[in-house]
Amino acid sequence: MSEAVTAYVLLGSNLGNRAALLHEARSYLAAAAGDIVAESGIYETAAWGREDQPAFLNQALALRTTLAPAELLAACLAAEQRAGRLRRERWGSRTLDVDILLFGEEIIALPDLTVPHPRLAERRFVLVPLAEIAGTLRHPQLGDTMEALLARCSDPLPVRPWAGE
Ligand code: GSY
Repeated sequence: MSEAVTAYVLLGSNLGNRAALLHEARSYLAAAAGDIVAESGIYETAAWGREDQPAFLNQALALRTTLAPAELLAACLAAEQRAGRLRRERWGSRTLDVDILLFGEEIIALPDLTVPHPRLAERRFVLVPLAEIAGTLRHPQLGDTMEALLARCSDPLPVRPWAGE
């Protein structure tokens, strides 16, 4: 077993009962991956990449985990599969997406996992929830805090606190 690390993940859903899918993902990750030590509010966010699709709900979690990065990735993929996600169509609608954003201060380049998430600094739907729970955390490659990255982010797509259905 490895030493405990704080990893940050982003949950996203824009198909089905989005809030219930996020809830199930939190429960699964708490059982399979580690303690959830912080969670952001839930945000309703315009779809990035292909804008002709329903809005997402997004939420960031901090997980205290002893899993290795590849094991955490496997737990994230299992959470997606439990939510009925079969294909990973680029930019398409999905019942559940679980992305690893940060894994402690580690820089990871595996064939199927790049951490820090390569597009983290370009997307308000990532930075708004992440800055809520880790505003002063520094990006291990860019050196800026999440708050500073958010202040500089030019993504125009709306990100709003979710008020419920
Ligand atoms: O990259 C995660 C899946 N995804 C999202 C998302 O989670 N939120 C928003 N707003 N747009 C997205 N486009 C994709 S793909």
